[in-house]
Amino acid sequence: MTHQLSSPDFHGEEKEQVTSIGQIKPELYRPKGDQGEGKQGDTCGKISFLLRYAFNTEQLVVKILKALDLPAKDANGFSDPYVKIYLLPDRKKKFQTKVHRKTLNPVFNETFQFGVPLNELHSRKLHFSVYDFDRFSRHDLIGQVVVDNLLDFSEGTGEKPIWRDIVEGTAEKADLGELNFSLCYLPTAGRLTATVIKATNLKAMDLTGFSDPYVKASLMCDGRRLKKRKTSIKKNTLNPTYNEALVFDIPNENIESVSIIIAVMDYDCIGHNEVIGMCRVGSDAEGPGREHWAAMLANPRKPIEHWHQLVEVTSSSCCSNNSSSSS
Ligand SMILES: [Ca+2]
Ligand SMILES: [Ca+2]
Repeated sequence: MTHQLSSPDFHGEEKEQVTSIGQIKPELYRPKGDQGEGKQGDTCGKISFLLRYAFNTEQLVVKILKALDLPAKDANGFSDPYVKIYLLPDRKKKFQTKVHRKTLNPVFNETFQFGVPLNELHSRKLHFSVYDFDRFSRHDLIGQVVVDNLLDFSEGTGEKPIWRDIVEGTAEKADLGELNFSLCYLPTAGRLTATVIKATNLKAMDLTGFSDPYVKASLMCDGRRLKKRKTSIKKNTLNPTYNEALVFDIPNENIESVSIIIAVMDYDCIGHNEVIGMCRVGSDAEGPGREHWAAMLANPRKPIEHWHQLVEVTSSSCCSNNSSSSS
């Protein structure tokens, strides 16, 4: 007996509808030559921002002003740009602007603050990633800007716009986010508790630049979904905290033949809720999903906590091809 996890339920309900529009070559829509401050070979447009350092509060204050001449990533000849902002080397904490629909010259005017002591400023770098928002497929990276020598800017009043060319970036990996949860199994009671702790850096599914995430856990056996449990919905966030327990009754004799698919979903009041990303734990899961499950079984009655990188919903991530037969 194999454990093919290809439940028609799961797929029918939640499969991402990946469209191929939006993959049109951007150079077809490149706006006419640069004016003014742009350099030759500048193919990704440019961005302007204000930068100052508030000495009293030790905050680096960044105001993203606008971008010009962005390349078109969508078939309609436009993009839906937004900007993610990191203060490297810290990639855990990030900000992002709202999404601006159908434009190559978005005006952002959004201010963000990073707490950073003055004596660390020289070793930090501001990192902007400009993305094209897409509801039904991976967001396209338009390009990136890295700003160093932040100490120099700390002297200024922060009133003069700084312009930088956006350089084509190497595509980052899917960047769907990470999920932290613990698993605890009580063999005698036959009860498995998955405690969803928190998620970080989730993909933005809404034009606000945020998502409305909740976590759905599905107990799977032989490709069929037996039970599902959900957390509450956290509105307008990419870094939700839940601390909610999802409990499944799984008799000890069945524990080896089940797995749990854990999907982070975006709630929408209009239209369908969409999968942001998922992971799977079980004896026949891959990599971290298998290790987490094994650690849970090896430590009965003890919650075992683990971070999981979220992956896209694909048939290969839902189905295990070579599951060893346990019966
Ligand atoms: Ca788009
Ligand atoms: Ca939403």
